[in-house]
Amino acid sequence: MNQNITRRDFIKLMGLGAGTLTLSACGLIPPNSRFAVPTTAPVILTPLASVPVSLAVDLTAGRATLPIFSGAETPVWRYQPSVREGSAESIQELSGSYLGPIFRVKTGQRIQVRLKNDLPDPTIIHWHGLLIPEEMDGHPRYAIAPGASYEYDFQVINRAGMYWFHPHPHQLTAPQVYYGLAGLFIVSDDEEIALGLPAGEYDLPLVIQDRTFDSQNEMVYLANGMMDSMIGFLGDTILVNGAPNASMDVRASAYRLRLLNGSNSRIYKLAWQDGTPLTAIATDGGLLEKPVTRDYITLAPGERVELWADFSGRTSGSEMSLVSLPFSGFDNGGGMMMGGGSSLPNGASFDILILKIGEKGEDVIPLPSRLSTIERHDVKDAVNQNNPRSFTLAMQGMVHTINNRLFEMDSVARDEIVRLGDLEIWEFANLEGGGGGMGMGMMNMEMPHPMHIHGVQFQVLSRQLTQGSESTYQGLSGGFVDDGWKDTVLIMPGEKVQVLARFENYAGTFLYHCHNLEHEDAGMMRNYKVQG
Ligand SMILES: [Cu+2]
Repeated sequence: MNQNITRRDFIKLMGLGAGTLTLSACGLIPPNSRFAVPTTAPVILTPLASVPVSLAVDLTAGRATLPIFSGAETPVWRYQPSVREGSAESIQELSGSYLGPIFRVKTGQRIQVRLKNDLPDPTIIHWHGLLIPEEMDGHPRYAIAPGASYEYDFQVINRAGMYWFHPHPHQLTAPQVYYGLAGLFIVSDDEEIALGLPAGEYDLPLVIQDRTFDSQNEMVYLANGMMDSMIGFLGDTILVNGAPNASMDVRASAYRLRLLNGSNSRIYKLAWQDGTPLTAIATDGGLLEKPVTRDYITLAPGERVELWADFSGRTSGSEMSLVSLPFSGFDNGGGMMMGGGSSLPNGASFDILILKIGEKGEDVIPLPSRLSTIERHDVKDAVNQNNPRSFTLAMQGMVHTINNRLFEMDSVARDEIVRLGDLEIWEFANLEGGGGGMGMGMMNMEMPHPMHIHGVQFQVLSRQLTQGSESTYQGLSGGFVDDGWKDTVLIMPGEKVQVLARFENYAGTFLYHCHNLEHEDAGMMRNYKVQG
């Protein structure tokens, strides 16, 4: 049976402070004065009592309505789980949120999921970051019609980390994620467990998203038409775990904060409002070798970062605010800053989450100086070290392309075939910025692209700003955490980024694409083939 959180519990669980939206950091007037459903407590990851050998779950994608604000309920799309086999704690449902459920599994475990499509459109699930065979990976060619089902059956071979899942149907990924379909997939392993990191109520998953709501509390998508599609959708309301105006009660103890940028296109420049440096302990593919500190951390769509946050020195009654700092907006060439018609453009500053510190909790373990062992790929082992496989990201007409191509359902170009087992350098060169791109007519777009490769976890080898605005670059580049395993990496305007990936797990056809979901839906995605 599911670990159901009752509606009443949920209201306590989801962090929502009553009152006006907290956009004080940027001085913006809230888009409306409606009240968020008030709650103050965090989502608690129930410790896993036992880990079953296998887990079998029915997951129904369907429509629902939820109370996000006072007044009218908000229509959403969501996954409804039902456990057929396995322990209840393995599937944690957030019954008051459109997000979820949260999968809690261990490396080596077999996972069976029957996806049932109760939506009016085709859908399919992509398990973001997981190393699984092609038929399990959610390629749009496997999308199922309304009323149909899809059987997933795979083994988790990833190391401990916070992965996630979301729809991936052809040209419909962005709206389906936007209306609510997404959940976390948290993997644990023995190496991680041995560390004794903060767990249970001290282990907080935080999914950051932006949405726009109309006066009927309904989500509004692509109100700015073509501009939203070219730039990416930017909502004017920030939500954490599906709740606007988020605040949570915490104890004066050490916490593990697991952050996912689940937004369609917004980039966050995460920081503590009081200037306390952020301590990162994990990225997309799990724990770093050792903690790293940053004044701020840049988190692009699809990326995850885990923070160590020690509130043990804080006084009861004080608050810590997680904010997004201002950064230079991206010039889209028409004199308009990137953001299209959004009242909260990329680069605006705002509060994300207020943590209200309470009494002292559990004794704090010191932050481990060593977290894990990461085997670094050696560039000398790359089969193409003298001739990296290069991908040029550029505007062609009104669309963003990869090597001048758009997505084609079944085609793989000759330069998109890799051999099973090979270590390769993949180089993404973003020509959108600084006059190097084709632009759209007279316009010269500065556009960041978070590139995601299915089927692998990779390591960032190098970054180089080759053209474009140094100051725009400097506004975010200090917040990259490239020290560990990644599956999504932000390529800034004018930047060239090289990553090292070994295609060692499964032969088959996989995807690589921009995780700005409007770009992806518009075709900024390609197949690549791992030849066995
Ligand atoms: Cu993009």
